[in-house]
Amino acid sequence: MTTAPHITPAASVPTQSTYQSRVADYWNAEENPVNLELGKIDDLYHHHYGIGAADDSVLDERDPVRRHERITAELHRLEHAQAELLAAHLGPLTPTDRVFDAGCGRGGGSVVAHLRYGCRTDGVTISAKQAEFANAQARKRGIDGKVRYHHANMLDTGLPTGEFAASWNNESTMYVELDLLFAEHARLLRRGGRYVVITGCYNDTYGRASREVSLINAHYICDIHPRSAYFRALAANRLVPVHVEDLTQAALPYWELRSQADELVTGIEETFINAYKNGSFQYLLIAADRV
Ligand code: SAH
Ligand code: GPP
Ligand code: MG
Repeated sequence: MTTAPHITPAASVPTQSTYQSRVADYWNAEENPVNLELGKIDDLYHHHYGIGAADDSVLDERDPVRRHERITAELHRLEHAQAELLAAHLGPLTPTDRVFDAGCGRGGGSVVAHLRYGCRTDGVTISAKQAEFANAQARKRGIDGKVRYHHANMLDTGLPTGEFAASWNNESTMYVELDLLFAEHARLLRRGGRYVVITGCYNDTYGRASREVSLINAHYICDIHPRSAYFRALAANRLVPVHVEDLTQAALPYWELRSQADELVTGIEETFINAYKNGSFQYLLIAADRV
């Protein structure tokens, strides 16, 4: 358990499998410039990808320092747009509402939701380092009274039943069994509460997981689910889809820009581009009501 001393722990991390320990090791050690340099721009640290049209003119910039800055800012703008799209589907919410950010990373998504709605947020990550980092950021912004992060397992959060008006997973469902995850969301959400997920999933019409999907799994130590698994597990856990959006086309410009972002590339860029283009992989948003 590693949370700031003034913060009530959500739960210890007792149910951690060997796999989950390896996932925690990855996130405790992760310091990719593509995440830290983007986050530094406005102290919104995201661990998800971007959506929307990219301004490719940043690539024509002649001055190398300025070029790097402009590419970094453009990638961050696209990642921020993704976070805002997700947040827009959580509402309407009021400042007294509580929301739950499952697999919260360095905390950017909870800050975005709080700034938009004034709501109280609880973020949960399996990485002690990330929870500490995110709590330090909230203190720095002076919003730590309302935005809190916990080192805990999102399948067993210890957070109070029926207290939450909204909850979400932003690119964090591929680390867990969906039935266990959605059971925890259904427990935390009040009736009529809203659940939102943005995720990469493999496309059932392609068949099984493609080579690219398998490479993405190996790169991040995750296990991408098929699209069908989401709808089956949501239905089994009192979560009824109200909106489904295929963001695959909207996700491509980010990856195409990122693949040319010299110092920021991690090596997975071409794999994402190929996976999206060959139809084996989809970037999906689902919003669902807790009934
Ligand atoms: N949602 C964040 C981070 C996504 S990265 C964002 O959009 O920026 C994936 C996150 O899932 C990491 O923070 C990782 O620690 C978290 N995660 C993976 N398995 C988890 C588990 N079982 N419980 C809690 N968090 C988990
Ligand atoms: C994003 O994090 C990646 C994941 C959470 C796992 C896989 C997601 C899929 C949609 C399959 P990141 O921002 O840390 O990744 P990167 O370092 O590549 O930017
Ligand atoms: Mg990233």
